[in-house]
Amino acid sequence: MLRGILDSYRMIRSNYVNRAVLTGTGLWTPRDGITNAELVDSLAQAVEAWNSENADAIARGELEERDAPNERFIVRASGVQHRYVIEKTGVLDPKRLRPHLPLRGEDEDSIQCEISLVAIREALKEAGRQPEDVDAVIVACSNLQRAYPAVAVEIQSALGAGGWAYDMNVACSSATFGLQAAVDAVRCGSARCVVVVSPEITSAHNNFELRDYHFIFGDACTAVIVEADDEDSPRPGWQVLGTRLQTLYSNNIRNDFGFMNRSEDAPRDAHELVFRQRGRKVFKEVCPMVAQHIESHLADEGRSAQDLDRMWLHQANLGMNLLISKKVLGREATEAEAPVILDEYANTSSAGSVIAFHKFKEDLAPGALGVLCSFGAGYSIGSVLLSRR
Ligand code: CO8
Repeated sequence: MLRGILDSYRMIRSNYVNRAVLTGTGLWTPRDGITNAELVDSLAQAVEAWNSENADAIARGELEERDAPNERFIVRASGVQHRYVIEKTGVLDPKRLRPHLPLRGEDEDSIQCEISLVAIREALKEAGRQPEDVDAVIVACSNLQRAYPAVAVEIQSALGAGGWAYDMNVACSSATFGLQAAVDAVRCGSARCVVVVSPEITSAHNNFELRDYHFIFGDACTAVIVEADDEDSPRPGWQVLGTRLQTLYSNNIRNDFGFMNRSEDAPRDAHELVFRQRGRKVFKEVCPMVAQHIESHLADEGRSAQDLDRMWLHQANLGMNLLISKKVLGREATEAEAPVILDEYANTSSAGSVIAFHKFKEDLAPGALGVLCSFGAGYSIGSVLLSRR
């Protein structure tokens, strides 16, 4: 009975609402790569120097001695072996531990605009579209390099696209939240060809000074084209069967950097103005939420885990992905079922699940079912169910 009602609802929805199709993806990967060995060597030097500079305060008990990082711990705890960053010498300089990013003038493309254009052009090529076909640009990422004008509006202009553009941020889940916004726009008719782009320069807001955080992130930019389907000649690509978002407030992943910092009366600890987290708590709390989220999303679309051919999961931690995919499938997933890119890219925040989709989608046959799912600060979880045309 319930199944019958659901089927009728789906039929009515697909007849009267525009269908959304993902028609292309693109990826910008920085030229500079850093191995765990290089990163550990640089932080070990920095920690030694910091402990010796602060020896008196440490002896008085005013400061805590910093611990040295360890390469084996990083691989065992996270699965990360390597990451790409926009600028390597600054990150690896023990006296600096952050990238060198030369200031650009107002008449130059911003960094986020420049890297977005690379990813968008690749995505448009796959979609067989031109920049002028785009009528909406959504920049969806963890950190924006300025308050305004919106980076998305700059990209829209540099690309030569029409329509409208805006920036949005839901941390690691930004891309899936952006995809839902894009899908809603094409379904409702407020746009026909939307770009969702995630320029993640995590190295500019990661904390490379502490061993708990220095290894976690890498830089990348992804782009996805979402189009309204053409009734007469259906667009090739991935039909969106449904999207689902979920948020639940938590302070376990936090960054207090913001425009009010300069007006705050009490001084801030510099480590509060970059990424920080209680990683173990995040791991424990988020894994069951994500598995349940995917299961209920599948069930509400009349599908089950047995129908799934692929899970393009957020790429933060290998252990998390193994646990989530096992909970969903009821058995261990093969590498083909839940592809991993975090070993090479580390956590690229919202770009991670889209990189997995970009690199591991071509081998699937028409009719294949996949779920693109991201999760992170907020907490936030987003999933997009996709069927290959
Ligand atoms: N080398 C050696 N030892 C280390 C290192 C290191 N590099 N790092 C930590 N340790 C030590 C710790 O200090 C601790 O020592 P002690 O026992 O003496 O206190 C010990 O190892 C164990 O530490 P943990 O309990 O933290 O170790 P875990 O096994 O939990 O692993 C992880 C840590 C890998 C961080 C793991 O908890 C994890 O991945 N959790 C999930 C985190 C997650 O998915 N977070 C999502 C964040 S991303 C997001 O939402 C978006 C943010 C926006 C982007 C920001 C860009 C900058």
